Amino acid sequence: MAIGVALVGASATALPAGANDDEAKVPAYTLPDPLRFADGSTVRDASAWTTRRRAEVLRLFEEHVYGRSPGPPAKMRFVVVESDPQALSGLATRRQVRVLLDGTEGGPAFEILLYVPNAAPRPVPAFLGLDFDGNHAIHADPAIRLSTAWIDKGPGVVEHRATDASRGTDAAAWPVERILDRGYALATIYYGDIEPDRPDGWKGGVRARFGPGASGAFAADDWGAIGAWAWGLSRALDVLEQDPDVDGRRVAVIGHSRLGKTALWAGASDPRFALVVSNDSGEGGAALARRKLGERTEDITRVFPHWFCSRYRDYAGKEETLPVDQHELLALVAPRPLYVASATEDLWADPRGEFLAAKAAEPVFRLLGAPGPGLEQWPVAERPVGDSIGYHLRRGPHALTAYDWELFLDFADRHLRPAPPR
Ligand code: GTR
Repeated sequence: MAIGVALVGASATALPAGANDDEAKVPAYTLPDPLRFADGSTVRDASAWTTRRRAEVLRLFEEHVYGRSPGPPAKMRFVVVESDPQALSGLATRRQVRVLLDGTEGGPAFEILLYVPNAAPRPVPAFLGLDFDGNHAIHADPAIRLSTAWIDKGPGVVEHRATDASRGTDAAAWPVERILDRGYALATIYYGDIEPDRPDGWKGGVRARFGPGASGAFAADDWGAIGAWAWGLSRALDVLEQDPDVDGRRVAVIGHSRLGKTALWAGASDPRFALVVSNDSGEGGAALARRKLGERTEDITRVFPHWFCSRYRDYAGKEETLPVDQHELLALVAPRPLYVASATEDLWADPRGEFLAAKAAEPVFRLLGAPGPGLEQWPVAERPVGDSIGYHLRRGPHALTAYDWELFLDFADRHLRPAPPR
């Protein structure tokens, strides 16, 4: 997976100089209580959370972390640009859908690649996730349209454009046949279609066309790139809701790393997502900022200044002053099922901090009656735990692997099938 900016590939053995990878150096910290209103009073029941506290927490994340995103665009429409009912040797129906965000052919647009399993009874549940290198990189299927968008770098990418040599280069992260065999549709979009991932990327993305900062004068709480990518996921869900083969009420949103942060923000801000999966999402994703282990707000806002709202920079080096921590982002998913996955060598993402955030989100899930046993201690590697909140720690580096997918599919089987009653 091409992830091409500085500080990339940091691992247990090679964290950038000065980064803490030592549990003993984690400072004492107190997490904000998700079940306490801003005025100090206690959230006593599910209705107090659902009608008032949830909105309060969501607003804090908008104002301090990801920024505010606009609603759906008025004139959006979509066109099926390619389809084949016998794709992948008859295993799936493939559709490639161009989403015209302002309704015009020349306007901002992104392309959804959708595979629907032919053997499964329709409408099927689906996984929806952004991809790093273009839809054509997730599988060698020669009919996948080659992206013409800007791509930072990666196998087969020449002068920031994909070539045929880029086809299938991310296939290890996308076990397409396995997902289809298990009865799920898969939909993906190249994240750079929504906004190119670089500090000036907004000029070529949806933030230049929609929302309050369209002139480039972003307020401290206007959306950043993660907000834009998450908004794109919601627009893709708008489209999937209209697809007769997909059950729009059973769409899981999934993402790895920066796109795991994005999946969490999409799932937190758009309650239509039925299940949320974060893989190795780390700082600004599932990991607790206050632990100050691995990547810090200072690192992320310096190297990726465009990802968050600009106010987030105020917390660089001062994570303890954030009015929220990331367990509250996870709590926004409740009572919908949430899966957090970590990897043993991914210290840059603070795997233990990802687990502890999931654990600290549990009181909200419990208050809302989410079923099943909770999380106990940080489990040893490769022993998946939890019910409403699933968690596993994979052995190995920062990556999305077939092993991770297998556990996400097991989790989805428990929560998305059979179809919830209408
Ligand atoms: C790193 C970044 C992480 C993570 C990762 C990725 O460079 O520091 O927060 O998002 O990129 O997206 O692979």
